[in-house]
Amino acid sequence: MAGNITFTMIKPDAVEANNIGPILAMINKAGFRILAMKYMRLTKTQAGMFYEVHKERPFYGELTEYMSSGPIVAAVLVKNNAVADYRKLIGATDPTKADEGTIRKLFAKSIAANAVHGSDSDENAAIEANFFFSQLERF
Ligand code: IDP
Ligand code: MG
Repeated sequence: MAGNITFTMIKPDAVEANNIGPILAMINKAGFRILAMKYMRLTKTQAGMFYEVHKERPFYGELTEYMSSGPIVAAVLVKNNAVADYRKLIGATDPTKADEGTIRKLFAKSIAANAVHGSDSDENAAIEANFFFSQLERF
């Protein structure tokens, strides 16, 4: 059914700070079920492919360098209205502008090292989930 999955990454800053557990707890508490999950490290080339839409932005080099600087957790999450509800749970891109109680407000270090990724549309959620996971890895 359209609209019920989103894709997330727990980014290198949050992994480094031992915040995988607290972030997954917030995700579950907010009503998301984990459909697929893996702990891995992206190469700079893979990070560049994932963030291809941003390749003309001035921060693209910094972003791909950062996203390949350490391990991440990638996951597909299930919930009604998953994309919008997850964007609400994570908060604004810039943690200084994120609402109180959001994942980025609580855990992000900066606008680049902002703790988590969340898909911005149903179409991109499907593309991003397919980039990381086969059908055999979804439960
Ligand atoms: P989003 O993750 O909230 O959807 P996007 O605009 O899609 O934000 O940007 C993708 C990622 O690029 C952000 O999560 C952040 O890590 C990084 N980023 C966005 N804007 C900046 C910036 O101005 N400087 C450095 N990094 C940025
Ligand atoms: Mg985005």
